Amino acid sequence: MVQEYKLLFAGGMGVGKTTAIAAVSEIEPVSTDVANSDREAFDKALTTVTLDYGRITLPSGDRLRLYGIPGQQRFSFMWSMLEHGAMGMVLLADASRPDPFAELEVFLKAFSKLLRSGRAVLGVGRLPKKREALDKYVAKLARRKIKIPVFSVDVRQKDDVLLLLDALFTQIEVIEDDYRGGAASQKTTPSANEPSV
Ligand SMILES: Nc1nc2c(ncn2[C@@H]2O[C@H](COP(=O)(O)OP(=O)(O)O)[C@@H](O)[C@H]2O)c(=O)[nH]1
Ligand SMILES: [Mg+2]
Repeated sequence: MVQEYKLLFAGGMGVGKTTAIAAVSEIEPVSTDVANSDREAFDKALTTVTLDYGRITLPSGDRLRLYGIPGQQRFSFMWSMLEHGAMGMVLLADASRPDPFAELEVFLKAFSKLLRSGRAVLGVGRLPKKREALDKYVAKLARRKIKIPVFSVDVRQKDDVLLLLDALFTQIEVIEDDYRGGAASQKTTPSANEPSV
C-alpha cells in the first residue's frame, strides 16, 4: 500500500528552507513568500510567512510531503501543529548569521520532542571551510542531549538535500529497529535509496 510521510524543514529566516524544498520537490513547490515587513530584523526582500510545500515520490510509490515551517518566531504557534504527525525533520542553520547558535537554540527548544527522539538531521549552510567549524554544532546538540547527524550543506545543491534526506531515513530506520529490539523485521520507513526525482 502506498504510504505518505510528512517531513518538516525547520530553521530561522534565510537558512534555506524554501531553497531546499525547491531543490528536491517533483512538483513546483507551493510557497507563500510575500514582501517582508520586518526589514530591520532581517534584510531580505522576501520571506516566508506561511508554509512551503513540496513532494517527492519514492521508487516504492510512497510519497514524502515536505513542509517548510514559517521561520519567524511570531509564527511559532504553527510549529507544534506542523510537528504533529511528522515522521522526521531536517533542521537547517546558517553559519554566516551574526549569532547562528542563538537562532538554532530557538528551534532546539521548540522541536525538542522530535529532536530528542532522534528523528532529525541538522544541515549547516555557509560554514567556513575549516574542519572544526562543524564541531561547535555537534557539541551544542550534545549539550542538549540530541543525538542526530550533522552535515555541512549547500541546500542549493540537490545532492546535498538528498544527502540530508537519506541520513534522516537511516536515522529513522535505526530508531525503529531499536524500538523493536533490533530484530530483523519488516521495514515501515521509506527506502533510503535516492528518491527518483
Ligand atoms: N551561499 C549559500 N546560500 C544559500 C544557502 N542556502 C540558501 N542560500 C540562499 O539564501 C537565500 C535564502 O534562502 P531561503 O530558501 O529563501 O531561506 P528560508 O527563509 O529558510 O526559506 C536564498 O537566496 C538562497 O539561495 C547555502 O547553503 N549557501
Ligand atoms: Mg522560505
